[in-house]
Amino acid sequence: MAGAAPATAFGQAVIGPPGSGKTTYCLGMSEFLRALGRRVAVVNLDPANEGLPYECAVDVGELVGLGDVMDALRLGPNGGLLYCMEYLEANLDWLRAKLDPLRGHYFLFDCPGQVELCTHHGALRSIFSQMAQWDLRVRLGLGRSILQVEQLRKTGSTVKMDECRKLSTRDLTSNKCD
Ligand SMILES: Nc1nc2c(ncn2[C@@H]2O[C@H](COP(=O)(O)OP(=O)(O)OP(=O)(O)O)[C@@H](O)[C@H]2O)c(=O)[nH]1
Ligand SMILES: [Mg+2]
Repeated sequence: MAGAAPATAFGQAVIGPPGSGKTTYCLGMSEFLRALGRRVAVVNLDPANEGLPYECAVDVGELVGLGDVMDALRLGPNGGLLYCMEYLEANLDWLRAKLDPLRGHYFLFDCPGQVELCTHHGALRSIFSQMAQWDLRVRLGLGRSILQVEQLRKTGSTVKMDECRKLSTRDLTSNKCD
C-alpha cells in the first residue's frame, strides 16, 4: 500500500544583503518559535556561514564546501559561492532527502547574502521554485536599512515566493530619520 501523501510544509527563506542579520534572525526566530511550542528546523543554505549560532538541522556545507570549491576551481569567494549554489541546484535530491523527514517542522532557510543571487543569478530562484513543487511554501526577506528592504521588493518577485515580507534592523536607524 502506498504511504500517505506528505503534508504541506511551511517556512521562511531569510534573504538579504551581507551582514543584514539573516543568521541572527534565524537564531532568534527559532528560539521564539520553540518557546511557543513549535517544532523548528533551521536549514543553512549559505556555504560561507561559519560557527553557526543555532542548532542546524540541515547544512549545505555537508554537500559542498566553499573553501574546497575555491581551492579546486581557483575561484574567489563570490564566484565560489555562485558555484556552490549551482551545485546545490544540480543536486536537489540531496536537499529533498534531508527535508522530507523533517516535515511537520517549520523551516527557516538561512540564505547566502550575495545580492546577485537574488537579482541576476537563477540558482536560488530555481531552488525555491523546486521546493514549491515539493509542497514546501516559503516566504520572507530581510534588510539592514529601509533602502535595502525596498530593494528586496525586486528580490521578492525574482525569487518568486508566495509572499515577501520585508524586515529591517530598525534599531540601527537614527531617530532623526523617518
Ligand atoms: N543592532 C543590531 N545588530 C544586529 C541585528 N541583527 C544582527 N545584528 C548584528 O549584525 C552582524 C551581522 O549579523 P549576521 O546575522 O551574521 O548577518 P548575516 O546577514 O547572516 O551575514 P552574512 O551571512 O555574512 O550575509 C552581527 O554582528 C549581528 O550581531 C539587529 O537587529 N540589530
Ligand atoms: Mg549569515
